[in-house]
Amino acid sequence: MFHTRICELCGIKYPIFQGGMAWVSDYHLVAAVSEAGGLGIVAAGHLTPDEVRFQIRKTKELTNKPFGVNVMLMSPYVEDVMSLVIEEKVAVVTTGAGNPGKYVKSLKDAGIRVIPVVASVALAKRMEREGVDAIIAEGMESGGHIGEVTTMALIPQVVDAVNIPVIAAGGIADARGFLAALFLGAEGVQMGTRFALSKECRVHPNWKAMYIKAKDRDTVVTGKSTGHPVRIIKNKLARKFEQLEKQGASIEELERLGSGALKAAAVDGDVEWGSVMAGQIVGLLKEEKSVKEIIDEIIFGACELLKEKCSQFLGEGGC
Ligand code: TUI
Repeated sequence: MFHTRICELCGIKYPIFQGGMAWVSDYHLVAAVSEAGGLGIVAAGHLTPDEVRFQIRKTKELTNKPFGVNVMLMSPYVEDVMSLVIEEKVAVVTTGAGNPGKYVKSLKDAGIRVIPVVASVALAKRMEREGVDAIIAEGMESGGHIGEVTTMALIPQVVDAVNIPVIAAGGIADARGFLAALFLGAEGVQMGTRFALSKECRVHPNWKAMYIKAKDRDTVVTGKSTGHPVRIIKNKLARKFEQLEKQGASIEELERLGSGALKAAAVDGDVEWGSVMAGQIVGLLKEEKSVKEIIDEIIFGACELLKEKCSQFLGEGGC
């Protein structure tokens, strides 16, 4: 069911990726997603190479299925993390927050599938020229570091611009979003926010409570003036950030306010002064579910929905 080129490429049953979320998606979540037929992804974030190695080794203890590592290109350890993923022979590397061009060849030579996250058609085309295996096109509905184009507008434009498979990210959390993405031409989806609110995710309980409470308009984009736009749930940190940005605070001052804030929220549970990254779809989420429930509901739900819509719109006679 819903077998696409992404399934072949990554050796997975269902074309569903778990977005690598720094300080949120640890090896428990990664292994659970891969075990359930999707692709779990370790978030290297700002972790040291030793910390990333620990996450990879722990994941390998819990699953024999393929999994990935997301390398955050703004990390000070990016070079060493790239060497490490090659050493550890991980199946898939996704990248975020930049252009991974200079690493593509060595990763590919090591037999690793390279799938960068992009937020524009221009970078998607450039990545295809550089020889990546697929693209994750991420709309601005996503949580965390984002681009400027919505998923609805970005996916069909990227799909038309490249021949490699495209995975849609941003604003997807259930069967409806999954099918919509496939109808836009994507061959898979990546979800972060939905998997953060899963039983297997070890993020702080305050973070999960904040997600359950959040409504459609409760996220905001901070950091537009620093060149690092980041979508988070509105809280004291967001309001302070907004105030400082309006007053024309320096980039250094703003970055200081943001530094360490993600860990403060995700690990220590400070969801007022910490950075609770979440996509706009957070308002849809009502409860914690197991990873298997999330994936099965998407796949079997999409199957039912497809049948229902076909009979509703095409009837007996078809087109
Ligand atoms: O990377 C993400 N989302 C992230 S990374 C992150 S870690 C962080 N922690 C604290 C403060 C700031 C960040 C949190 N969330 N998503 C993938 C993504 N990549 N979204 C957008 C992009 C992107 C943007 C520009 C990819 C490439 C790009 O290209 C720039 C260029 O050189 O053309």
